[in-house]
Amino acid sequence: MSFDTVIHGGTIVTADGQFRGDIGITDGRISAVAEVLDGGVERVDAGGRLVMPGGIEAHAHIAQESSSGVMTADDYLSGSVSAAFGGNSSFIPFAAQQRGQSVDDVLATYDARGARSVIDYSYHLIISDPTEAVLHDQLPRAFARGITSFKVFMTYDLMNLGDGGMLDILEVARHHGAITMVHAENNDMVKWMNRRLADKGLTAPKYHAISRPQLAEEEAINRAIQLAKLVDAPLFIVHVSTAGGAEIVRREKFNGAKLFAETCPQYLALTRDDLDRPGMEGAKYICSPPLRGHDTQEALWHHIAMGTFESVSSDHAPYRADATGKFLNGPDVAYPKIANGMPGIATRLPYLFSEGVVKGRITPEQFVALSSTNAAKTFGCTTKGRIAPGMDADIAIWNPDVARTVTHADQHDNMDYTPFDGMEITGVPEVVMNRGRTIVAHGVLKASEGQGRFFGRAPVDLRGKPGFTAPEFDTAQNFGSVLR
Ligand code: DUC
Ligand code: ZN
Ligand code: ZN
Repeated sequence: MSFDTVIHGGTIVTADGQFRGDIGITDGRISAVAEVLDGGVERVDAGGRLVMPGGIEAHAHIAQESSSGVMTADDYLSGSVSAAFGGNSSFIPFAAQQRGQSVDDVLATYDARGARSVIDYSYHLIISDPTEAVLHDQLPRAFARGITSFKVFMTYDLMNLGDGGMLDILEVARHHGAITMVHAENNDMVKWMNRRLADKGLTAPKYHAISRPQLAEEEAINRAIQLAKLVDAPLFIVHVSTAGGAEIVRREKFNGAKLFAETCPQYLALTRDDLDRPGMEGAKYICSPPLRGHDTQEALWHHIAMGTFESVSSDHAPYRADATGKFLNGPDVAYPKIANGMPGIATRLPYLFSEGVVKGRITPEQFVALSSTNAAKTFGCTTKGRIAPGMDADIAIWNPDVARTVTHADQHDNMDYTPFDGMEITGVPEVVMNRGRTIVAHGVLKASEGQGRFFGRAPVDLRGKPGFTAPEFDTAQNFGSVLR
């Protein structure tokens, strides 16, 4: 067999195990995995390195306007470059529907934006306006081109669909084999807290953390799961930030629900005390759900190690700390008027590797599952997330021993800060490949604008998730009514 590239001498790590071996790559795909492979037009020495599937970043906001109209600082070029430096070979940002906009128009807009990407990309749709035409005409067209996941919101007045709207989306998604992702926070609890804080004049950035109670997330996670169970639809809870929320996810998964979830590095690395930095510095740490306390960090690490979460995702939502982003509404405004989100696409995997693998909280195999393999399974990336013959040669070669301090310059994004600045981390993705082409090597970008490709995705993989039949949908118990 002839190879374009052979990666040799490394330790190959998959979600199931690790072994010394070589990888042969032909025409962008893995064509052989064996103890020793000769040949190859190019030979990449991976001695002393870990050879893993390239990361799949499944939660990022790239070239996306927020519902209040603030554009992210990263577009598909800068966002994908930053992702690549962070060990990712592909990503799935959001394509967000504004109210009144058709899904076809949303996808045409994001297709134009995505064309700049240096890594392969797909989209999750964000649905904010589920009209009859969207539900029954436009969404099926989106599924047909392999957009098999979308996000809905239980919070924000301009995004929140209400329970009935969510049921409609869940039902359509189930019918097509798509998965619904949900931002779960109780809108009224948040609005009530906002009013109470405003009445007392408590508007500094730190009060953002108080305005979005842990109970608001726990209540909404539980409600979202019960809604999904009623129609037996798959559900993915994004950015879980509370121990209570994680406990609910764990219990319902154990009971067989078609349930998936993620948490994010910011909830592991930062706390609400970061919002209490001097002046308006705290604005840099405003994200939703908000940062919590040290006890939450420990609990979330426990849940990562025990398998509650499929993925650790960045929720990269880059708004610069200037008048284009955080301070679009003024330099000194109350926290509800500050853009919501923080960057982290380049730090997600180095942070998870360092604090997870190097510190012994998770195994290298779990790292692979959390960074790539599980996202591929959940979101139907059938040719990605594994090192095996036939798969795309999306590969990251990690040096597990290099220690460094996180700086903004390492992020290679279009931001003006990183919330992880100054953290000491060990382990670096030295070489990153997408479909066999080296995109980053030893700190140098090798990819060019637009070389990433859009990929369509398969339906969600529900093996091992029996689901739930509500008695009211069971013809033996509902007087024979056929309701689906
Ligand atoms: N939800 C996200 O997923 N990201 C940024 C802000 C938000 O509300
Ligand atoms: Zn969200
Ligand atoms: Zn997000």
